Amino acid sequence: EQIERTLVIVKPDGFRRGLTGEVLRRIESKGYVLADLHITTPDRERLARHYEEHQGKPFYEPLVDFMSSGPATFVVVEGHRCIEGFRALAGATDPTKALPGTIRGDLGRDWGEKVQANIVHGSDSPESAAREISIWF
Ligand code: DAT
Ligand code: MG
Repeated sequence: EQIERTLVIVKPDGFRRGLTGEVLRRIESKGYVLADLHITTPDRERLARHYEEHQGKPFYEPLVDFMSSGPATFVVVEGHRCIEGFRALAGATDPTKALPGTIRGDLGRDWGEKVQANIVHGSDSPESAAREISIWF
């Protein structure tokens, strides 16, 4: 079985709240490896490519505004089945519904914004992971 790579982003809300270390700790405690990492304020051009599947949806513009609002930590995570495994660690997209024990369930909430500020991004398939890693690294 091949070792997978996934793209994790500690989004601007997580970065601003000082949760980068907590997210990285959970990834490492699970046993995955941090293969590469950098901090940058995401630009709208690369965000448009990253979120191309969501273009035209009602939350798309708020999502790009939110994601470009400040620094975020971009991480390449490595390990067998880490794409599915990190999605399980992250929890459901809506932080109100995300189960306790998950990153979004333990650390996230609804802030009354149009976009779900849910602390982390994780790629959803091997194809997305390869595409997203090539955008940001
Ligand atoms: P995920 O990040 O769990 O893969 P997604 O790819 O469907 O979820 O959506 C990307 C981001 O867009 C998500 O993390 C938060 C935001 N978002 C998704 N659905 C939303 C909705 N119905 N209302 C507001 N924001 C939403
Ligand atoms: Mg997604």
